Amino acid sequence: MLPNSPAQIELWKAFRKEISESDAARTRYMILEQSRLARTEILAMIQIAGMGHVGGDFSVIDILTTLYFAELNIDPSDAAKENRDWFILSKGHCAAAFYATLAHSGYFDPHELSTFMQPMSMLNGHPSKGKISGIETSTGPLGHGLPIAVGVAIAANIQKQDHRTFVVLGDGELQEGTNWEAAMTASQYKLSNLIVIIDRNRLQQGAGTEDTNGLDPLDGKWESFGWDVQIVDGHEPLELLDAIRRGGNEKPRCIIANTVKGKGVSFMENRAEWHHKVPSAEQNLAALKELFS
Ligand SMILES: Cc1ncc(C[n+]2csc(CCOP(=O)(O)OP(=O)(O)O)c2C)c(N)n1
Repeated sequence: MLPNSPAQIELWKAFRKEISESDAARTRYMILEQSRLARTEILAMIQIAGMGHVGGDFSVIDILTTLYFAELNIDPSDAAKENRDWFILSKGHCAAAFYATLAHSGYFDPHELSTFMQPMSMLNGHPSKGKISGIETSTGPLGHGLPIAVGVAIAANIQKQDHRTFVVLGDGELQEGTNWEAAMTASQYKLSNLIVIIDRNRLQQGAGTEDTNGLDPLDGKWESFGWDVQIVDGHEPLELLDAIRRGGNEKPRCIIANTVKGKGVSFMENRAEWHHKVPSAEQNLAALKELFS
C-alpha cells in the first residue's frame, strides 16, 4: 500500500476550506483549474507509460475533481474512517484520472504518478484495492461498480450510518446487464443514499453508444427502474454540485452527466479513436498548449 502524503493532504484541506468559503464563481474556477492540472498529469502519465485511456479520462475528470475537491465527506489521512462517503469508479479503465485525483487529495504522493503502469508500480492500469488507501474496491471489468455500491448502500442502512455511496459509470458500460439488476435492487430497497453519476460521453470503445446498443432515452430508462433522475453538464462543477445537493426523496439517484470524450483537446474531442490512443510527443505538446490557452 502506498503511504499517504501529509504535505499533500494539508494542501487538499486548504483547498477544501477555501472552496467552502468561496462564492459560486470562485468555486467553479478553482475546480476547473484543478481539473486542468489533472489533465496535464494524465497526459504525462500516458506518455511515460505508452498506454492509457485519455478520452475517457478527460470526460470524467471534471466529475472526479468536483467530488473530491468540493463534495465527498472523506479524510485522506484516515481513508477507512467510519461513516465516510464511499466512491467507486466503475469505469476502471480511467484509472489515470482517478490516480491524479487521489494523489492531489493526498492519498499518495503525486510524484508516484510517473510510475503509472510501470512494472511493480502500485498504479496499475485499473484501480486495485489494497495498493492505494482511497480505492474502496478494484474495478476494470465493467458492470461491477454499481452492484458493489448497492451492497455498500444497503449495509449503510443496516448499520444506521448516514454516509452516501457514489458510483461513476460509463455509458458504454451500461450494456452490462448487471447494472440493471443492481438498479432494480436499489429502488426495491429505496436506496436514497446511493448516487450514480453516468459519464454520458456517447462513445464507447471504437464506436458511438447509439450505433452499438442505443441507450436513449436514458433518463426514461432509469426513471422506469424507480430512480430519481437529473441531467447536467458533466463539465460544469456547479451543475454537478447542485444536482448532488438537491434534497432527495426515497429513491436512489441517477445523475446523467453529459460529457465530451477527450474534453479539453480539440483533436481528441468526440473521436472514438482517442478511447485508448497514445498521443505522440508532438500531439502531447499541442494538447498542453491548448489546455493552457
Ligand atoms: C466486462 C468488460 N468488457 C470489456 C471491457 C473492455 N473495455 C474497456 S473500456 C470499454 C468501453 C467502455 O465504454 P464507456 O463505458 O462508455 O467508457 P468511456 O467511453 O467513458 O471511456 C470496454 C469495452 C472491460 N473492461 N470489461
